[in-house]
Amino acid sequence: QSNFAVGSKSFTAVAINCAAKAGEWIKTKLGNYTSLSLKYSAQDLVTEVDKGSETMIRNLVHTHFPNHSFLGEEGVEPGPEASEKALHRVRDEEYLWIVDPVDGTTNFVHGFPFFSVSIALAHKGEVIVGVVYDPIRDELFVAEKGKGAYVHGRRMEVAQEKALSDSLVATGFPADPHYARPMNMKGLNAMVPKVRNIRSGGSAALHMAYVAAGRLNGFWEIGLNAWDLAAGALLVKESGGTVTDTKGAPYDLGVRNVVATNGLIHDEMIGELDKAGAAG
Ligand code: 2AM
Ligand code: CA
Ligand code: CA
Ligand code: CA
Repeated sequence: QSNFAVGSKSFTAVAINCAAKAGEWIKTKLGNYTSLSLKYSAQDLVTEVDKGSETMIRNLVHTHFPNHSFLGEEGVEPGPEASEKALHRVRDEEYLWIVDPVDGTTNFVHGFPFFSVSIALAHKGEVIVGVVYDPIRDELFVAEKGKGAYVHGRRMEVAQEKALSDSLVATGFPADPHYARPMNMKGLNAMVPKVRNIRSGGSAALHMAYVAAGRLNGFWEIGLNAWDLAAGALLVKESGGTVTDTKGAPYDLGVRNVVATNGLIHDEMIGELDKAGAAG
């Protein structure tokens, strides 16, 4: 599958351009967004910056690839099953852009400098390009299927620790207060005694990028959506890591409960979550 459309920029170049443009704009809005509203619950936030970033990315994608389909978080009705419904609608599309315009909106709103733009391109359901951009640190994580993953133009490799006891791992707490959060609490209880330490930065996409970069040994989270994970999953795989659901099935766009690791601690991590009844 060629990564080039005739007479046009490469898919990857467009994804990078979108992420960079949106990310730079988001950064200028830090601390001065004007409209904050609740989506599904008091934990589920959206600002005009989420919507503006998504519009900017969608317009730029469609300028280059008018026939491609587009799935963005803010284009979907809020609620726990949003991603599944949306994916069902676009399952037959040949090229599908899957975009989280601001991953880490809660951080953005509170001025906690850890959020990202996540852009993936799937071809017939398989992710072929993944870009995660952190505008605060100006870090651009890029993966192309079969060609590796890069940060600052340098090839990324996952970390080499072989045991949970030597591992720094991350998790997160999505908005759904009734199911995902209690389930993740169980996982946290199980994991804290087993690992070197735990982090919870608040951007699933950036956590996945950090697993790819070897800064984290693993990451798990219950109740995510395709736009949180699609780009990060390719980053991890192309850096030599492993991405599955919490039961060990290989990553696909429908996965909502994710385990992403350096591969070496993968089975141990899944085993602990399973033992604790925390696999979702
Ligand atoms: P967001 O900032 O794009 O909403 C934090 O644990 C992670 O959960 C973030 O990546 C956050 O993405 C995501 N998240 C927040 N609310 C969510 C929801 N209602 N459903 C799924 N994921 C959510
Ligand atoms: Ca959100
Ligand atoms: Ca998100
Ligand atoms: Ca988002």
